[in-house]
Amino acid sequence: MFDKILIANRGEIALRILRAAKELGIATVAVHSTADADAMHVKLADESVCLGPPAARDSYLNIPAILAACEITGAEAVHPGYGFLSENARFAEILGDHGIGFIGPSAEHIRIMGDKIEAKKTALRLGIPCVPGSEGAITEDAEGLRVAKEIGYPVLVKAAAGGGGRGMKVALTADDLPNALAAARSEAKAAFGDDSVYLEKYLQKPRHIEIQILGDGQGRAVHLGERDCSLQRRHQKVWEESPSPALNDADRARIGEICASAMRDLNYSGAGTIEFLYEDGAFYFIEMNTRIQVEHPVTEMITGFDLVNEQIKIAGGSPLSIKQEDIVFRGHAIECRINAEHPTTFRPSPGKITYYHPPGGLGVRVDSAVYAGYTIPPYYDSLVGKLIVHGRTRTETLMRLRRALDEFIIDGIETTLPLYRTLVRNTDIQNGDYDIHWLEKFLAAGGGDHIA
Ligand code: MV4
Repeated sequence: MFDKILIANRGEIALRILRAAKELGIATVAVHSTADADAMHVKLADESVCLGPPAARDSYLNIPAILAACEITGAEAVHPGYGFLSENARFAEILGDHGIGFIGPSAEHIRIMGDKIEAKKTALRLGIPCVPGSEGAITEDAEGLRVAKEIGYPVLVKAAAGGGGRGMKVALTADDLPNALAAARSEAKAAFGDDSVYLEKYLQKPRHIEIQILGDGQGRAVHLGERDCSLQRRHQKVWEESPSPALNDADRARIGEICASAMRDLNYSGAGTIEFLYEDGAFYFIEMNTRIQVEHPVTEMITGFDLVNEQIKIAGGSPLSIKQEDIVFRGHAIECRINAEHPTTFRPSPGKITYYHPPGGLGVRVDSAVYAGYTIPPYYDSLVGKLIVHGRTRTETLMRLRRALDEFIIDGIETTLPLYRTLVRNTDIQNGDYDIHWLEKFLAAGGGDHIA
């Protein structure tokens, strides 16, 4: 087990990692930009190192500075959190070259899953059901037209280096496909420096359901159930919950075991999330994330396992401490991401928090690193914190979420709290009756207009 780790991140996830490390008796090194000198993770860490100016490229993405911080402090491993360098295979390799551990999967697995074409080929090989589509990249329009004819329109053109919805173009008919291919290629080239694209059957009303897995790189792997992340706006998850209102126990066990078995075959090490679209009772693999995710607390609340604790132990060489039979799903959990944004325009609203009162009580968890007097900097994402609520049933959880949201006070900045106070009272949401397009349709239809 490590004696000291460096946390190469900021905000709520840096605090989350620090808490897990402390409970394992591991010393913590915080790194920060000059804009985050007053951040809570810096205050609570055993040591801290300033990486440089606010811009991410000069601080949280600054690999030489992070390496230097490891050398100065003697940190034996780095936890990357999510975002920033968390899925940067080269970073994992560089750390390894310097004898420093990376608390995450191997660089090889990060690289495979980062290329969406390779990820799909690997998923198919491992027996994970995928969306019908092209075998590999589409290099000629004629090839695209042939594949699209086979799978049937509408089809979706996706960027191999993309993910998270970036660089996707829908083609409703053969006439649309050449332009869709060209547009996707040029966007991918501009955004990722790689214009490789592939084709998939376009699923029109799916849910987004992701499976949490843990592997120890020693042949063991388990699944920890699903999270339904269908409520999204512009590919930003807004509301995540488990269990999914759309799944029954048989579905859950079936897809969970397929994923756990695949991770054993891959000999995957660390936490990972396998993303599916779910439509008409069928699962379709779209991507795999090789990091801890923002919404991981939803899984922790219904299983009782600390996923960051497990990540650190696995990276330290311990065999997986959890057996599949130890994992029992209890109750229901919902997470709301609270952003420093206007609740209907979503315009960023950084600034000073003048008053902060988080909710409490049974089954209420707030993962946040803010406090009264803290100033949300404009340089990074707008996440203020996550409200995660647990109850014995979905109905109880919704009532508790409604109460917790009404109790939550954050003054001095705009936040998305009012949006959640509307969503938790909405009939479709209360019935679990939503797909990946529901939220944007709701907002486009003026559903948010009366939000205070
Ligand atoms: C799709 C799809 C429909 N059909 N693939 C969006 C981001 C990335 N995770 C993949 N995404 C999608 N892939 C096929 N074949 C629809 C989406 C999609 C989406 C997926 C999950 C959650 C929200 C979404 C919003 C728009 C589109």
